[in-house]
Amino acid sequence: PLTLKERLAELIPSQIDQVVKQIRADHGKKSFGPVLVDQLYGGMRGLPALIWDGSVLDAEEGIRFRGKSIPECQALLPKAPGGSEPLPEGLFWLLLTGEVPTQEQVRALSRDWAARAAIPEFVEEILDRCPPTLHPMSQFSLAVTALNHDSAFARAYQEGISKKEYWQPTFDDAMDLIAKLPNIAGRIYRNVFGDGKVPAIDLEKDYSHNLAALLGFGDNEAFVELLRLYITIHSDHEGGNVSAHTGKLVGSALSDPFLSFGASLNGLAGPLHGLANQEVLIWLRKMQSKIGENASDDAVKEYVWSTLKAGQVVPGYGHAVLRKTDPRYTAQREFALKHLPNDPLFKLVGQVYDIVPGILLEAGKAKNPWPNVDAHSGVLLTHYGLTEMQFYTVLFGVSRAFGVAAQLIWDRALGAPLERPKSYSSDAIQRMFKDK
Ligand code: FCX
Repeated sequence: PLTLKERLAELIPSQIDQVVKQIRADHGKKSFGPVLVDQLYGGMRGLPALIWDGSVLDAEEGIRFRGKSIPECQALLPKAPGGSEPLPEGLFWLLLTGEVPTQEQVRALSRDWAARAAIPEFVEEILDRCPPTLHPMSQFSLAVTALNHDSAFARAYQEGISKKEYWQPTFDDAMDLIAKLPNIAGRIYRNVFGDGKVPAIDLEKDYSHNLAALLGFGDNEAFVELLRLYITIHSDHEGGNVSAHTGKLVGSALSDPFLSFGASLNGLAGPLHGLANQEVLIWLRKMQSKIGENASDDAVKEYVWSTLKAGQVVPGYGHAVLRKTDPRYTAQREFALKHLPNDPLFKLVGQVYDIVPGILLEAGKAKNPWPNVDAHSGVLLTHYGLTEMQFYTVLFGVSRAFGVAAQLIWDRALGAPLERPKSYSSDAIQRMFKDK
């Protein structure tokens, strides 16, 4: 069977000639509709501005990866022997090619990633020197950025590689990037929360198993299954979110995949984006310490209102695009119903789900009162003993590499140009519309 790189090499010419060139020839001068001044001030919501092939987000239905919903991916993508969650290896193949790989192709990817997993000694040293008080996301971003030292793309560019070939070293870097993340994440976790000793990668095991083992949870098959689901659903959420767009933007300057994804991580580390992963559990724990476990609905309602009245957001609720319950939330809820139905914190998450949307609607500001992916992830991780909340967003980051890397490869294959939208001053806008 073909390797992923061989299959991509087959797909790229037809995507360029029959899809992109054709679309531009047929529709290149057609308008998507007006741009409103409000969109310039309003974080560009709804502004059509980017091409992103791996996934598309529908406001009502949520994410689809190459046209496939999360339940469809769970049904169709290859699983580990005895497992029931999709292997992220298969998801990466799907994101890149639009095709569901065979079991054999997925095994080959697991082996390839395990073989590329080692990180340079100087990157280990950078991590070992970080004070444990430096947030795990800052450590993560430092280490990923430093991997640029061995970038195949950066080297090839210096050697004068032709534009047509850009995608090839980008592919190699993307594979290295994904492969090395478990060793980086594992080292950060062990340095900050453990004894600093990181076990070796097992060349015969899948990616999620190795990541779990590096974190110290390799013997817990349910946790490994959780990671397979977790990485799959956190991998990609179309192109406009902060981490995805940042990676694409930085990549458009022909910064290599390590520099590009390092930038993504810095965006993911913000509380309105991936840091909500940790914020939700901190908020739930604070609630428990204030109103006790098994609190009444009224006590929970009062706590939610007190959060809003203090001028804070309810973490894990709302979304810039979604207008319904996030299917990534639902997938995690189903996992919890199957594996940990009686966990007290899961019950609180369910209680919060019954209460928060009504309150956000009554408060009348949030356009989407429903939970997003982050409302549910922490309770699952904590159930299996991964209780260190400051680490959660690192796992989001490991996952997000899959989506960003896939698009970086396609961007270089399609010759995506430097991004450079036009900005305006308020003064210019006032002058522009003076007499209109
Ligand atoms: N709690 C309280 N207020 C909220 C809210 C929430 N969960 N969600 C939105 N609002 C408020 C906004 O703060 C804004 O207030 P303002 O008018 O005073 O500035 C108003 O409602 C309108 O915002 P809205 O258009 O609905 O939302 P945005 O597109 O601006 O922002 C996020 C979307 C996700 C940033 C927002 O809903 C939020 O802050 N949620 C909580 C943090 C969170 O869970 N982030 C993770 C999102 C995601 F899934 C991820 O990236 O991981």
